[in-house]
Parts: sequence; C-alpha cells; structure tokens
Amino acid sequence: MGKKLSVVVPTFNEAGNVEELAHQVGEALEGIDYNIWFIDDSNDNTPGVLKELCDKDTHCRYHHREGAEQTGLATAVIEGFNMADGDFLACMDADLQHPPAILRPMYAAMLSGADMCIPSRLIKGGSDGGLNIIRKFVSGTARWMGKAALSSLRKISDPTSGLFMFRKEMLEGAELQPIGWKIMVEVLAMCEYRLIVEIPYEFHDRNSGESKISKKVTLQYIEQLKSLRGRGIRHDSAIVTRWSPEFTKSMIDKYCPLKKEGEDRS
Ligand SMILES: Nc1nc2c(ncn2[C@@H]2O[C@H](COP(=O)(O)OP(=O)(O)O)[C@@H](O)[C@H]2O)c(=O)[nH]1
Ligand SMILES: [Mg+2]
Repeated sequence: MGKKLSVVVPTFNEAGNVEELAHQVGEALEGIDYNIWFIDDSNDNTPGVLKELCDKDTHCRYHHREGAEQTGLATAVIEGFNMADGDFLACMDADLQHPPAILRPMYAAMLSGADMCIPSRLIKGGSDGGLNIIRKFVSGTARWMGKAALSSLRKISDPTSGLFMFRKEMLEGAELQPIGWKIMVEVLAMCEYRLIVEIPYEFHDRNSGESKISKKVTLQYIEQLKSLRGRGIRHDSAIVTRWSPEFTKSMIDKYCPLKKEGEDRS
C-alpha cells in the first residue's frame, strides 16, 4: 500500500486524549504508511504529553505554537496540511468524537480513485449520537446555511464536520483562508476535485476534556460563507458517491485488507 497518509490533528488542551488517539490511529492503519501531525495551541500540559508521545511513537510529530501570531483551529489545520508529507492528508479531531477506525475505509476510498473522502453522520449506517439536542440543532443550521450560501456544498450530506481526507495535490493553487473552524467548507469551495466518496460513521461523545466551541465561531462561519460566495470556484461537474456499510467493508478488503491473525506481515 504505497501511498502515505498524514493525519493532521489540531489540539487545544487535549492532554487526556492524544495518547489514546495515537494508539487507535495506529490500530486502524496497521500495514499502511502513515504519520500523525499534532498542531497544538494548548496552554496546559498538552505540549509535555505530546513530546513524550512523539519520543516513543515514531509515527507522531507535534508542533506547538507558543505565543504564535496565528492561533485557532483553521490556522492550525492549514499549517498542519503544509507541514505534512503524506500523499493523502486527513483532518481529525483529537477528542475521539471522530472514531479513528474510520481512517482505514477513508484510505480505501482514496485508493479507489476518490479525490476526497467525507465520512457522514447523516447517511445509512451513520449516526450523530455524540451530539445533544442543542448541538444537533446548531449543526443542522450550520449545514443548511452552508448549502444555501455555496453550491459546492449542496451534494455533500455532512459538509461542516472536521473529518475528511483528500489528495495533497488538491492544495496546489488553492488559496485557503483560515477563518474560524470550518476548514472542510473552505477546501470544498476552493480546491479542484472530480470525485468525492461519502462513507457512514458514528460520531461519539468527547472522550476527555471540554469543547472549545464559542459564539465567536458562529460569527466567523457567517463571515467565511460570505467571503466564499465571492472567492469560491464552481464544482458543477463534481461527482459525489455514497458507500453503504457493506460496500465500504468490501472496499477495505479490496484496497487495504487487514492481515489475519498469524499471517505473514512482511
Ligand atoms: N490547534 C488548535 N486546536 C484547536 C483550537 N480550538 C479547538 N481545537 C481542536 O479542534 C478540535 C475540535 O474542537 P472541539 O472543542 O472538540 O469542538 P467541538 O467538537 O465542535 O465541540 C479538537 O481537537 C480541539 O482540541 C485552537 O485554537 N487551536
Ligand atoms: Mg469535539
């Protein structure tokens, strides 16, 4: 499986999550060439925990932005995308709300020829169980606003989450402006692509620590949508295909099968 995957993980005070995340990502990507890039703006002991983790797990790298001019989720993710060396780049939250096991079917989707893979909570086999009723309403409103503002989002069932994978070349020539939190919306509006694959996943409760979402984020999202209406490119001919849970399994078997117990791993 020759293509390298870099998983970019933005972190803000996630000391209780990063080790478990790295462990689960390692299990999910067994046999696949991968690394994890933590881009950290924490003001607690997370940098120390990340240093220890990176010292013992050679798949892990971290970049702590102490007193950086640029902080915030979107700038962190874009910085990670620019630093990472994978052929495919993924973005994933640190708090295990995005189950790391989903990375393997996402990788299979990329090997099958997709330019981008977007897991969805909202198609058959998916669930947004990790959200309370208020967050479900906020999340639904954000999706509705995004689709109303930008035609590029209309065919995508779950365009506003922070979980996606894409070919690194898609960044060439694309001017991503890191406003706010919705970095996938920026990628969907600004990058060139032909084929997007959606696969179902179950969104979970946060493992440890607290959410950092704030009202400011909502205002930044509105600002971002307004700006993208002017900057965004058209994607009228892009194709979005949706994989069922069964088909997703068969594609893992075809493109990146897990080695069975006792099988030669060389
Ligand atoms: N580097 C960085 N990461 C952030 C920042 N704010 C949030 N994050 C990370 O972004 C991800 C999503 O944040 P979270 O608080 O879980 O948002 P929620 O899932 O919408 O409640 C988590 O991995 C956070 O640690 C930030 O300012 N800088
Ligand atoms: Mg979260």
